[in-house]
Amino acid sequence: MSSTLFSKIASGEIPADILYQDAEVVAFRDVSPQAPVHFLVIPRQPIPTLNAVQPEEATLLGKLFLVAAQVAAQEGIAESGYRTVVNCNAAAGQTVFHLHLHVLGGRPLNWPPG
Ligand code: DGP
Repeated sequence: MSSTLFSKIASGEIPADILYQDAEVVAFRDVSPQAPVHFLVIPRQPIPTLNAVQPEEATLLGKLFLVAAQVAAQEGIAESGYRTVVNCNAAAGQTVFHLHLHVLGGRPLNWPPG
């Protein structure tokens, strides 16, 4: 299994502000927050991009969203609202090639995004 920056966060090798973790999924605060609340939800398994997700990983993908909603509630932004984003590849600005769901909230978010 390849070791990505986010695998190292998931294993504890690189420190992060962990908000949730279990055997499959980890959520932690983004080091460069774009909103008052900005955290990432990742699978421990280092899937590089959304393009690489396999049909048998559909449950894992769904779990990323369930954890996103749970941590959003924990962070107090469930009722006011929040945005989930998956950047896929260069044109979307993906910089870390380990699948991650951004969750942003705590301020009004413009649409369409840049
Ligand atoms: P993306 O552009 O979608 O690949 O977003 C990657 C995000 O990862 C970006 O918002 C910053 C965040 N990030 C990068 N390196 C680290 C790190 O070492 N720790 C934490 N907590 N977040 C990181």
